[in-house]
Amino acid sequence: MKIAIVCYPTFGGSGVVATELGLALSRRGHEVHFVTYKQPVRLETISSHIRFHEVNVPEYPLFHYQPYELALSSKLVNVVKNYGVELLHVHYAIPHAYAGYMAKKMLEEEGISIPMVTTLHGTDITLVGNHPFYKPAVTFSINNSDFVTSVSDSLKEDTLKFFEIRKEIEVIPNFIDVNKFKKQIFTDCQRDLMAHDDEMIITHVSNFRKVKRVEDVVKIFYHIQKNLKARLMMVGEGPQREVAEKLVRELGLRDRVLFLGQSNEIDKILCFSDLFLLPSETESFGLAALEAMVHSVPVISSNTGGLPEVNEHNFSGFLHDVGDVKAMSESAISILGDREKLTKFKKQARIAAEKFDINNIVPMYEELYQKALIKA
Ligand code: GMT
Repeated sequence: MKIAIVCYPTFGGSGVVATELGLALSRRGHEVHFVTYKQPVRLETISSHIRFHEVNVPEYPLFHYQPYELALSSKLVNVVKNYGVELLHVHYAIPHAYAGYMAKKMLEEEGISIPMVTTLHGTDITLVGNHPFYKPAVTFSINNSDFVTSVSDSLKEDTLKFFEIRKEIEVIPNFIDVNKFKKQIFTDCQRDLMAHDDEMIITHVSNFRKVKRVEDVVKIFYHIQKNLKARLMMVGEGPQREVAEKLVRELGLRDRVLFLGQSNEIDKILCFSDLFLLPSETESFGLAALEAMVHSVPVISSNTGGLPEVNEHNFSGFLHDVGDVKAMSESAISILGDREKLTKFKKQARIAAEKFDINNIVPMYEELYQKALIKA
């Protein structure tokens, strides 16, 4: 099959999922064309089955805002015609579903019928898409996609609650390549570079937006380190980083907290981590939690959105109400303070992650593509 994937190329979860999906599809023999404004961070292009098409939006003095959707839909039209692409799969509704629909209509004028699958990822529904400025366009483009998927049951429910949707939404969860992270591949985590033997390593990875509640991460860590020797790794970049840094200074934690910035070495960091913190305000799935779990790192998270579908309470970690720093700290200390319990939770985290193995999930997309092609 020849598939065009439209996504954000940045470190965000939807871009990572789209890239990993495209790579997996290419390994299964499909030809995958990535269409976006920059090469996706995790994309390896040295493959005869992968192509990358950059969307350029030339500057013009009249444009206060660059017309990205226009350039993207034109690029899609050209890619479909030049390479015989059979299906569009757009990740994140804004503005990709809208641009994809325009491309589809332009191609129709030329007698080319191409199905479009839209995958909803989270903030395109819960935070951004729901804003009155975008809502009519988002509703329209979801309803006019040929097939719609969401990454969790919770996101499906939110979509049906916030928008007037006439389309079936199929839940296809995020996934992870379980075999890639077998323990023997990561035999030497170089843990000693980051902490002493008697110190626990606690990690948070995000894009440091408000929704991630990074101040709660610091506060939870504050309680943990009062009870046991520990270090906190803060991984990622974003607008709340300075807020977190200030709190670290005010709480006198500077020597115990490392801000590692945006990293290409997440797997190495997770390899030496003992506990992962994800106290988000909302999280449609929580790919970051799944990535931790596959490395046998238990997760303390909020009990919100799709997180309960990923992190199993009292098995792979613990879930508490958003903002309940006290309960999250107590659960963290209960795991970290008991070696036997920690070992048990580490094993269980890995078991919970295995359900989301790439080999179980990618065929669900392939099946959907087959249905879409028959319909077209
Ligand atoms: O919030 C992020 O970290 C980025 C955002 C995105 O769309 O790039 O992530 C959303 O999609 C991920 C992949 O499907 C999900 O795992 C995240 O839970 C979701 N983020 C939120 O819902 C806040």
